Amino acid sequence: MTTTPARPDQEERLQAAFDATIARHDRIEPRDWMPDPYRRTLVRQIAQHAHSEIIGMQPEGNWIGRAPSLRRKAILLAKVQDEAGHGLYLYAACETLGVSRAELTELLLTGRQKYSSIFNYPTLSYADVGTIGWLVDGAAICNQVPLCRTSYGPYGRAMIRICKEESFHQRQGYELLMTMMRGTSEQRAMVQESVDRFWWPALMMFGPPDTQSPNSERSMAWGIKRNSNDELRQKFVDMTVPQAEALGVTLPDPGLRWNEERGHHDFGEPDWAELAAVIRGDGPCNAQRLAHRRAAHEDGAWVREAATAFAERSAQDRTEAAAPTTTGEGGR
Ligand code: BYC
Repeated sequence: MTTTPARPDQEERLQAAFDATIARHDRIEPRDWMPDPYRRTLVRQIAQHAHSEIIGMQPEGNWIGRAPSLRRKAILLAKVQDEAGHGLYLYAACETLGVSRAELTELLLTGRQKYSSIFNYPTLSYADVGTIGWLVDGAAICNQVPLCRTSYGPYGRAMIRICKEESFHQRQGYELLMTMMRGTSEQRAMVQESVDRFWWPALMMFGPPDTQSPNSERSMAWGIKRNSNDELRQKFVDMTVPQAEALGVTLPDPGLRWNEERGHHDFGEPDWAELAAVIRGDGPCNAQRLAHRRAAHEDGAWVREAATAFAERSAQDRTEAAAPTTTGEGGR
């Protein structure tokens, strides 16, 4: 967004008002002045989040046509549709910062903006639908509940609604896994195999360790992020261990154990080189996910053109209806 530059004395006043709002834990709203780096960080994070929701439809969407029952299909359809909705709320929140959805889409499709690493892993069995709900949406909840209190108003309000829906997603995943664990030994093995594949990538969703997270400190000072990557990762592990026990699955980490002194679970180190590779574009499904998204975008061109033509025509009709008539009779 191009804003009229403030004079230096004005800028100081505006910066002081911004700092005071952040210090009070109040919200910054779109009409408020904000420093450019704050705006850029928000665009980066919210866009990446929106793209994740949209790309995140693909791994599960893969199973809609092969759901094992009508009930499972209806649940999965509803969930994948919710993800599209989350993407839209987030693109709309990002648009309040002066970038258009078309620009953001272009940045995603040309690889200049990122999306979550987790969606670059394949979904190889129906158990993965349950595991994504339980672990991936579980991690998303841990990460996103604090974002309901983020300092930028439109982002925080979008997150409130998203978190309510994520909670349903997490429960449906856990319920699916619980059903499979009560089934045959083959079904139990499918669940364990799926958890083995998704555990470490789920821990990586929280980002690099705090010592290697270039954005965390500033984002936390601005109240964009309320917790560090490592704090949220720890919270997720502590929340998930008892759930795994209730489910009867083993989490694939020999270093996982309760630490009485810390009051938290100790756990092993994720493979940070793997996270870096996936973020760089070298994960198992990066190329496939982007190719699919590009094709869907091109296939949808006629819908965008039709919607634009309809909006223009409606605006023209409204202008004509509002214009005074030349006969002086008024009205139509
Ligand atoms: N994947 O300084 P850092 C969902 C990047 S949607 C890819 O710690 P920051 C769901 C990071 O962007 C899940 N990239 O960054 C949807 C940065 O790169 P740049 C998405 C990652 O921003 C459908 C660099 O690494 N959730 O759950 O302070 C179905 C250094 O990192 C990742 C959100 O987007 C990663 N995992 O913290 C089911 C939540 N981690 O941009 C489920 C909102 C780091 O400087 N986002 N990077 O080049 C956040 O909370 C934060 O952006 C992050 C990263 C914690 C992810």
